[in-house]
Amino acid sequence: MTGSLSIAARAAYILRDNSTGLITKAAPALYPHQWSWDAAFNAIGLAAVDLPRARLELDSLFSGQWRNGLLPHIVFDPAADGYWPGPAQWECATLSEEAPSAPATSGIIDPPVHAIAVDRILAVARAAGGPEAERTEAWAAHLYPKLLAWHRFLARDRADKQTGLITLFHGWESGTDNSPRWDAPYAAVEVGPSLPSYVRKDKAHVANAGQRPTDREYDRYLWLVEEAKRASYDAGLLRQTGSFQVGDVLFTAIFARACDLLAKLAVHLRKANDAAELKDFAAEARAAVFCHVDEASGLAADVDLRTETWLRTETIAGFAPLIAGGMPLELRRRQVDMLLGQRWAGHPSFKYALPPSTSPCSSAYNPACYWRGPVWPVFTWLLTWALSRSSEPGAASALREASLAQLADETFAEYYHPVTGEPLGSLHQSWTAAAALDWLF
Ligand code: 9YW
Repeated sequence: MTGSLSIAARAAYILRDNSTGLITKAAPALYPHQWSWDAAFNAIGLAAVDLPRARLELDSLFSGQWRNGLLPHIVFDPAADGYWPGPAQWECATLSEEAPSAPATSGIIDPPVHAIAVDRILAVARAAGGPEAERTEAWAAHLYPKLLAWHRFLARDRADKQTGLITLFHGWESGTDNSPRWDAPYAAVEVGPSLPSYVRKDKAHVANAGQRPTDREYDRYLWLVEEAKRASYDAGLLRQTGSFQVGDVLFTAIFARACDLLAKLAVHLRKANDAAELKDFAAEARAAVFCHVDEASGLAADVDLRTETWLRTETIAGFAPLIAGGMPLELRRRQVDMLLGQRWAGHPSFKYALPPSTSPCSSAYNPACYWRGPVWPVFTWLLTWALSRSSEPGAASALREASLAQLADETFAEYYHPVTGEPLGSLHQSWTAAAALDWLF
């Protein structure tokens, strides 16, 4: 088999092997449930090989949606064990009337890439034509109100009034769990004496525990879950009591782009009022992202909402304006040059010219540890997706080619060491396989 064909075939096998028949596990052992943003990326990859499964992936995820529109960051597979904290720790249906009694879910959120997935699945189906295209149109119309409720939830419950940024009450909600972008707000989180004792299960699934968050970080993660439980997962209460409250530029940028696409679907479904509402959400979110670009570095900065401080660590989230799209030409050129330049993908020590999760020029850079330095192929996919829609096809294809060269090792790792190119974290990670499939489709 030629290189590309072999990567695509292997990626398709991984998505099949990680399937329970209803969901695609985020990873075979480390993450045996359905994570929200993983499911959206996985659905994009599945669209290339199996449209019914792509649709099912999102249907399964949305079966865990809460009555208030919240789309939880994990929908638990009742048959799976081995991930902690599980349903018994989250206790969502007991603590919140908004949560469904089944399936069991977590009570926090993940970045809203779902409308991006629906748009991609529709495009693939329309290009294929025939009965699958008709089924996919009907499916999208059926899913649409749930997507709208999710976006309305974010605009209503999570948009911060001062900054316009989407508020997170837990670093997990950003999807970039231990990124140094959250070091300052986490340092201010005081773990209470009532944190239940626990045994981490995640460390058993990786070659080296140094590739995962530390125990100190985990204590804080679990303490924030306790705080969320005490507030019955209610955003209004968490704004009064939460000891971690940040405005996330990356989450907000994804929301802006996803609102554009949901508005497009609303127009297609002849829902003019919804489309106008979604366009407003998009405009507000995009403006908030652009307002938080640090003039000196050219990167977007998150905000610690409790101290009203900008968080300027050089992480990949600083490229949020590229994800949001629609930025002034000058800023776009500056960001693209920086992304490909020596502070990022073009760093001379790197094996592949790919952007790491934290700049090698930052004092927080740790090339082997999770979101503190490694390259995440799924994030590279998101950047290529955005760049190719922002009149930057050259940058998009350079990143795509470099990532596919890396993925030719066929480990489909969760993340990679930028200098050695070594696969790290979990292997056979679903969203890494999905990214490869979409690139090769
Ligand atoms: C955890 C599943 C998830 C991703 C997150 C990533 C990691 C899980 O894995 O978090 O237990 O910390 O940070 O973005 O959705 O792939």
